[in-house]
Order: sequence, then C-alpha cells, then structure tokens
Amino acid sequence: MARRPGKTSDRLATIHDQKLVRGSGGELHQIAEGDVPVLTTAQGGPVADDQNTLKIGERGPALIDDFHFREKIFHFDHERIPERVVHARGYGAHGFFETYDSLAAYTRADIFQRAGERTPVFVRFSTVAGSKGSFDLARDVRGFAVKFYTKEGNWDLVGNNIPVFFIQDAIKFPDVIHSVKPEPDRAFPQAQSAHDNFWDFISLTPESMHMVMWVMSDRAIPRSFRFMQGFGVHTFRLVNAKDESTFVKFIWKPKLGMQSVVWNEAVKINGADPDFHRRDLWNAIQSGDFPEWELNLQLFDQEFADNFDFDVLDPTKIIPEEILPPVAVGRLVLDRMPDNFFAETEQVAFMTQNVPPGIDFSNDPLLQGRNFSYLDTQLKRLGGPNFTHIPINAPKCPFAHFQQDGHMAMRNPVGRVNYQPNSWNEGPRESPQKGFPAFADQVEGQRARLRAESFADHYSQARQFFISQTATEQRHIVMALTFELSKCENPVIRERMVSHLLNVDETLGAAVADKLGIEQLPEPADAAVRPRDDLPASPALSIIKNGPDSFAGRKVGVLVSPGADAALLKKLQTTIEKEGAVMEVVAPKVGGVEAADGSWVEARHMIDGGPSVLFDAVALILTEEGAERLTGEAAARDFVADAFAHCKFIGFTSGAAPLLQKAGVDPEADEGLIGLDNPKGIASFIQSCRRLRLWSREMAVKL
Ligand code: HDE
Repeated sequence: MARRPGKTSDRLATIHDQKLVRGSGGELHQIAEGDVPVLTTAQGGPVADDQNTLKIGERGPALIDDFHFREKIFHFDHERIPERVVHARGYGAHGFFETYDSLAAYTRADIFQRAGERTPVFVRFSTVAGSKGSFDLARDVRGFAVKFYTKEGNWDLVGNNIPVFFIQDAIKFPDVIHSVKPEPDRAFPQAQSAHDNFWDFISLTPESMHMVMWVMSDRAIPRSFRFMQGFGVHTFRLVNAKDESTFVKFIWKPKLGMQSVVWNEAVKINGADPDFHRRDLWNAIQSGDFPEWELNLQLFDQEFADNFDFDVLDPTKIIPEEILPPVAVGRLVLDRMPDNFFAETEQVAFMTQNVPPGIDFSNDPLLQGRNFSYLDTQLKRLGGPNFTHIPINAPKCPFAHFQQDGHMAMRNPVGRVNYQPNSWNEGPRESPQKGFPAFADQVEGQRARLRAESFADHYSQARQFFISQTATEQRHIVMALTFELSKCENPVIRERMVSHLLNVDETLGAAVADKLGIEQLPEPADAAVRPRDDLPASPALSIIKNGPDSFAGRKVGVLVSPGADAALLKKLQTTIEKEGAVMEVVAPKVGGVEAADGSWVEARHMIDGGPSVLFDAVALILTEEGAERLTGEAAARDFVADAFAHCKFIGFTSGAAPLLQKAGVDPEADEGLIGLDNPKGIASFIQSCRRLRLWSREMAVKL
C-alpha cells in the first residue's frame, strides 16, 4: 500500500525534530547533528521536501510554481549527451607513465627527457562498433587511447589493439563505419560485424584484407584489457632539439602477456556478464593489482623507410618486429579508477592532434584526416568549444591563451587585454624557442585525389599475418570467417570474400569455402599487385607463441559442495594467490556451503551466476554426494563441459567423478585434467595453469 504522509509541514517537523533523514527506500534513519548536508537545488537553495510535488490539497493538481520539481525534471531530461559515433562503449582509468631513459637524442618532448620522470595519464579502452550499452566481448577492435598530461600540454596517443586499419584514406571512414553499424532500415545487428553490409563493403575494399585477418583472429576477443597490446598505428615523427626527425611507431605491450578467449566462450560471457572487461579492470585496480604496459618504439630513418618493402605511410601495413625490433622506453601503470564515470570516462575528449613539441605527424592520409575529425566530433558530443575546461580534458601544466566566452565558459582572460600584440604589456606571447614548431618537411606536388602506387599491395602482409599464427590460431581465423560470412544472406558477398581469401592464402580460402558449402572455388580476386609469398612468418604476431608462462592476473573458479574439504580449499587458495592470481568460490546455493570440518565456505557466486566462462581455469572440490546432486543441474554440467570445451585446466577431487561423467568429460581424457587429492595435485594444477589453455585438446572437442 502506498505511504500516505500527513500534512507536509507536520511530517517535516517530525523529521527535523528527531534528526531523521530519509533513505532511498523512503525509510527514516536517525542521524547525528551535522552528519548529512542539506539537499539543495542547483541554485543552492535548501530543499524542504524531495518526496512530493507541490499540489493543491493531497490529490492535486500539481502547481507550476514548484521550482524544485521543475529544475529536477529539467535536469534529468537533459542527462544524456550523444554517445561517441565510434568507440561509444568504453572504460577508463587513471595512472602514470614513467620514462625509463632520456630520449633527448630523438625528441625534445619534455616527457622523454629525464629517466624516472612520471607523467599523469588517463586511459580509455573501448569497442568500436557497439553502442554505449552493448556487451564487452563483441568481436571487434579495441580502442586504447592514452592522454598524457605532460608539462608541455596534453599528448593524446589515440591507438587501437590492432596495428593496422581497414582503410588507407580518411575519406572512407564514414563508409566503413556505416557498414559495420546496425543496418539503417532494421537497426540491427548490434555490435556485430557478422552481417551483409559489413562484408559487402569489405569484399569491395581489398585494402581492408590485412585488417580483416587481425579482426577475425583472437586479437578481437581479448580476455581482458589488461592482456592486450596497443598500437599508435600510424608512423609518427620524433623531432629533437636540433630539428632532426626520426620516424616512430608506438606499441604498448602488457606486462601480464597477451591472452584471448575463444569465440564460443565470448558469446557465453556476453550473456553471463556483459560488463566482463569493465569488471575485470575495476576489480584489478580496486584490489591493488595495477595493470602495466611498456611503451615500445620502433624508430627508423628515411633510408629505412625508402628500403622497406611497403610504404611506411600506409596504415594497412606493419613493420615486423623481427625487421625493426621495438625498444621499451617507459611503463604505463593504471592505479586509480575515476570517481565518476560520466565526468571522466564519458567526457574525456581524445584528439590525435594533441601533440607536444618534439612529437609530430607523418603524411599518413588516415592520420591527417583524423587530425580534423577528433576536434570536430567533440563539439557535437560535448556541446561547445569549451570542453577543455572540463577537468579531465584540461592540461595539468600552466596554460594561457585569449580564447574566451562560448557555452559553459569556466575561465576567461583576466584584465583588459584579450588580444596580442598589445601595447599594455599584458597577457601571454608566443615563444619560438618553447613552442610547437611543426616539422619543416619539404613537400611538393600537384593537387589531386590520388592513391599512391606504393599503397597497392593489399594481400602480402595479410598472408604474412596468417602464416605467423599457430595452427590453433589459424583454425580460429577460419572459424571466425565462416561464422561471420554464414550470417550474410547474399551468397555473392560470401563468394567475393572467398576470392580475396584465396589471394591471402589458398588453404585459408579453400577451408572457408568448404565450410560455407561453396563447391566450386571462385577465381582469386583481381589484384593490382601480385600478392607476395616470400614474406617470412613473424612470430611476434602470434598470441600463443608469446604466452606469458605465468598465471598471474588470472582467475580460478572453484565449484564446491557441502561437505567439501576446507583444508584442501585453503591450500588451493594460498597457492593461487602466491601465483598472483585470484580464486572465486562457486556454490550450489547463494552464500556458500558448510565444509566437512563444520567451517563455513563463503561463495562469491551461485552456480547459475558463476559459469566457468568467467574463469581462466576451474577446480571442482566436491564430495561424491555433492557431485551426484549437481548432476541434476544444467548449470553445473555446463560449468564442467564448457571448461573442458574451452580447453581450460580442470583440477578435481575424486568426489567430482559423477559430475565429470554426466558432463561428458573423461577424467583421464588429457593432461589438462588434474587430480587434486594427491599431495602434488595442487602444485601440478597451478603449474599447468601457467600455460593458460590446453590447445591440443581443441581438435578433440571440435569447438
Ligand atoms: Fe578514431 N575516432 N577515427 N581511430 N578513434 C574517434 O573521436 C576517426 C582510427 C580511436 O576513447 C572519434 O572522440 C577517423 C584509427 C579511438 O574517446 C572520431 C578515422 C584509430 C577512439 C574518430 C579514425 C582510431 C576513436 C569518435 C579514420 C587507431 C576512442 C569519438 C581516418 C589508431 C577515443 C571521438 C576515446 C574515436 C575518427 C580511425 C582510434 C569520430 C575519421 C586508425 C581509440 O573523431
């Protein structure tokens, strides 16, 4: 029954006299004097009643002079701002960048002058295609945008977790994004590239083939933001105090190593925990397990650029690490979550054109287009030209300029003068010594809309990527392409894609064609330049070949039953934590279970809410009776069957046998099933977990 307060004045008197305050559910709490600030309007006026609009009598009508109600609803009505047109779903964190050694020989940028220098940063990770409320484990590129608050202004390194891009010229960006976003008539699919429009555009855009290999690989379904690389993509320039320029590519490498999930797992994670990546970053940082990346530079000069197989201005190409080894120059540590998501993560405005003196652009046509787009988009999204006044976007170094007024101006020039030169000797002046000079590149040529001949090879590096993968990773690429193309209704699009894949690698093209039921292989697509097959494999491109050999930062899910062995569980937990990993208990019921020794085992999840896809490895600490009982629960059977199918390591007590059997898992099936009862069980389980997955199982389970 609805609460029927008495006369407002009576009720408030009661609240004030008794020092009571209403909780969110309307309940009253007693408070000590001075504990709770008085609720006010946005104008600062104290509010007497926030539960009832102003009415005539008890039953209305409502009155328009209720300014508190009007202000509150007005503000609520305008809470939303446009989401980012791409990279709408993201998650950010604060941290710092620490320079290892002076890079003065290469750049005059202040951030790179002193060993040990710490610069505050804000980082935002994102998916590209999905809207703000979409799920984290979409197959997609991940944004990796870093804002460095340097002493010479903000430097934004707005990168992705993939080092190449779909297109070579910024003028095609609206097309590629339109094609991947929900189709305009039906407004689906959300956060998916598996539909006709995307593959139609891609199959008509051969320059995207290298990027397609990456997006169809496991790189596009990372296990966590903490386990992925980041890339500046374009070639940039470093410029030193003598105005000498060195080309540079920026690469972030995670200290915890790279790791991805498998597609079947990704699909299930999206249902079980759509915020999987957010939660992972939040939990890691809140528990003091701060993620770290090293900034690596690939440095090269004009001579290298002239002799390299491909054009260094072409953003669909990489420079293999084996040819140009990256050098670690600093580390990035994320150690603090924002106080408020909207104020910081949502309002942060990254812009590629934010560079300090000593870091400069190249003529990569994608980068040049981006340098226009990022400023432009902030005006729409943040509503005016003063978005740099928002604390997350404001520089942390002193700054002075004559920009003034406009919507939401928080700071305006002080004094009489708002221009220069002036004869009042007031205000800031430009400084040729300290200011950003723009590298004095010599350019000449005819005005024209041209694509460089040196950008014409679209297949050779796609092939190099494919042959650099392990057999497991290649299989994942085949399966991803098959899945995505199977969602295309138009068979012409599928065949056209296969004709490109045949140029990338014949076995790849044939395997995808076979799975798509295409009996007659199409002719390979016409290629402007004959695809090369002499580029050697680059092992650095494989995730699996570069495993961390550590289980640190990962998570074990332990399914327990009443009567579980508490001592064994404790030992398992100690071993897992010593490894730098985390253990979470999953129980048949909310709360936990009583162990054999009568102690209470607290559970983080109930079985329906804690499927094994949320963990990197699982353990079953069950009594036979408990396991028997769990055989009747689909969630428990899936817990085991999925962990097995996703090639995870499974530790188990002998009591778990009935559940393993019911889930179709033979405890002797392979080395990934590890008995925990014997004295060395736990040690060998953890040792195995360092391999992250038992990929050799995959052929047996045929995911
Ligand atoms: Fe972006 N991109 N982009 N992009 N991009 C945006 O800027 C754009 C590209 C990237 O967490 C937008 O503030 C063009 C490559 C990230 O806030 C927009 C082109 C790379 C983020 C925009 C590209 C990126 C964005 C939308 C082709 C990797 C999220 C909202 C020329 C190197 C930043 C915004 C954040 C966001 C334009 C291609 C990375 C519209 C025109 C290549 C990580 O300005």
